[in-house]
Amino acid sequence: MVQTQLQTSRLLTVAGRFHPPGFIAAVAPLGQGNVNDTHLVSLRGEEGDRRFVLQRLNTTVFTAPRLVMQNLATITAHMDRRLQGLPPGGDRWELPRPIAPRASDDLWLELDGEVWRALSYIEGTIGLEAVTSAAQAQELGRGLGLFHDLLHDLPAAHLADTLEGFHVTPRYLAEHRAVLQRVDPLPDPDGHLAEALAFVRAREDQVDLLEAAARRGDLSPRPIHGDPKIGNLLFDATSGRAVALIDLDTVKPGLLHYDIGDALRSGCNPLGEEAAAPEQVRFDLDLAAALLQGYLGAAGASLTAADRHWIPTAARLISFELGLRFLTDHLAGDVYFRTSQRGHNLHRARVQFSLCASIEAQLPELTALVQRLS
Ligand code: GN1
Ligand code: MG
Repeated sequence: MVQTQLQTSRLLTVAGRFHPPGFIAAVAPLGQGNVNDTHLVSLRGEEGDRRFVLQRLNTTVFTAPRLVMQNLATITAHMDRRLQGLPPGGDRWELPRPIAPRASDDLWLELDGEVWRALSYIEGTIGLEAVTSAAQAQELGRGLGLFHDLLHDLPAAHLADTLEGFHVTPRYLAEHRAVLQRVDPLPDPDGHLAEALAFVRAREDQVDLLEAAARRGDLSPRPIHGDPKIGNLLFDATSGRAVALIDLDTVKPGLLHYDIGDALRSGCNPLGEEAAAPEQVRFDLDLAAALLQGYLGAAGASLTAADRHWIPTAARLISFELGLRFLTDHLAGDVYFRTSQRGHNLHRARVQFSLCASIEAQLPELTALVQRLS
């Protein structure tokens, strides 16, 4: 993303509302977020070794910034209490901390109709856009497991539901049908769109599996991260160990399986979400073994037998769901996810559907794997 001069000057102005402007050296784009705009602010002078993250919240998606920040404060306080109770010398685990705007009682800034916030930058870390080794997959699993374990004794009802219906797959199917009704047929020169629509139609009866398990009481709401993809995990730059799960906007009550499924779909696809050739995308069972070993090692103690039972379904369903969300956004004219050209969302949908088909083909092996690790 290239910043124009106007954008740079606007970003410097906003950064100056969080930190004395004289000390701000530069603001540069950070990460590959599809929804919010994220930047890294570097400081100069005596503070030259310090940086912070500056984010413009997408308020079409996050309509209640106050509740998003409240959830962040709730889980940070809870995790801090839990971490203080652990024996010293354990693993490094950190959280992005909100930085209040100058002269403000709130943790965010409203400026010209936009909502901005600042967060601490976790130094000495690196991020990845795709997993290429079993060690990385294991760390993604361990990081998510630690996150779940540190929050397992926080009642889900203490968190606000900031994104109603998030990861409720039947809701995305309903939206998909509504958009199909509303829009004119799109050009489909290579047949990719028809293929994607047929992929969805063939799986309509599967979308309710996790929600039905929740309605029966097999699964219960817990605090979730909501978006534990590989890009949201920070690795210690020296040891390669997981040190933080960032991007905490989607923290809310939900099913652990939304998170486990999301980590599996992201962490076991070595070609990544933006793979150039969707038909080559595969779900890598060896990476799944490493990821689940890391996850169950850290969070296994707080899981029920039913929790374990639904893990393979979650991997399949969350990859399907993300593909469905991308496809619906393509049909709707790219109104939700940031895109770089027309057709980008359809391409992303094909990547997820290829992944989903690969999971379906390996479902017996994935099920046996979960049983073996339990
Ligand atoms: C979005 O904006 P980002 O990249 O953190 C999306 C997730 C998707 C993800 C796919 C609030 O996350 O649900 O899994 O894209 N976030 C929201 O990359 O919809
Ligand atoms: Mg996110």
